[in-house]
Amino acid sequence: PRSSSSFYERYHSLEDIYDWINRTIQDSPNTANLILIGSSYEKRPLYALKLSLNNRPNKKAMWIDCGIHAREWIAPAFCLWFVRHALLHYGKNQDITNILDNMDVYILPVMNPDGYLYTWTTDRMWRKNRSISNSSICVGADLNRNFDANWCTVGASHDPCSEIYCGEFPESEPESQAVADFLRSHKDSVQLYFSIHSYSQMLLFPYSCTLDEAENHKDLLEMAKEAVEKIQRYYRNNYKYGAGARTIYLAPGGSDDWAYNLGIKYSFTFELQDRGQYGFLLPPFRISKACNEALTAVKSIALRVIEK
Ligand code: ING
Ligand code: ZN
Repeated sequence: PRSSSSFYERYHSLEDIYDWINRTIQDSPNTANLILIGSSYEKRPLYALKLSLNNRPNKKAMWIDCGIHAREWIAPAFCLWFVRHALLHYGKNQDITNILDNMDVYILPVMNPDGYLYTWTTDRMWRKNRSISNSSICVGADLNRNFDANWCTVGASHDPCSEIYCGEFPESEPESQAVADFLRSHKDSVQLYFSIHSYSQMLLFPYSCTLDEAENHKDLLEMAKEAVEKIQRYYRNNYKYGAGARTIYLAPGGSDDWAYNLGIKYSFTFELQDRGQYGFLLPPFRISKACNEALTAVKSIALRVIEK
């Protein structure tokens, strides 16, 4: 049954995730609201959940998107895990209570539903979305190269057959445009942005699109360091942290850099487990620890942002 914890320790089909979203908002009508932020290239709905535990005025907000890349199955699993934790432990766990008392949380469990479905039916290692190009037989753009942050410079490709194809123009893809539109219209409240990926165990922040340092680099570094130290202390697992371009690779057009430039000064990309043993094929028995590690870090950073 959905209420048992084992549901969250398995991977779920797109259809099951849509059912879970429906069920969740029905079961928690006062705290979880459904927001349709747009639709995918193949016209599937892009549903976000808004967790709002009270009606305090001028509340801050946090955004979390999962599953921008289709094959990174642990990412949608984390979004579900986070929602379950919030709804189950609000009023019991001090940290999540403090966070939800001071912040609304927007969660997009599957940013790339067409790609996610494709990894279940046809090609488990698919990364991009499923948009059709008018210049090539190759399908899909890399949504994390499609944002307007040094778009399609070194670290992305104009070739539709590339895994890091940047798309025809910034926000050419309906999935990235929907997220960008939502954040543009909520930028006064959203102060913290997370994009959840796998794998490699890294907590990254701007910039990835240039080797330049972000204006609040020290602040971001400090928050990431504390979060990673908590993972080490509670779960005995190591994560690297730092500016994306210097920690993983130069990658223009990413969502976290774009959100940062929009004015969301606390912006992170989280690469969850593992470090390559299973890679994208992280087995279900690892979901619990992987998600708890990320949860610890997300809560640590959110609490810091609330203090600001
Ligand atoms: N990693 C990210 C990628 O899109 C990244 C790394 C982070 C790029 C932030 C841009 C901005 O390549 C994975 N695993 O997808
Ligand atoms: Zn990714």
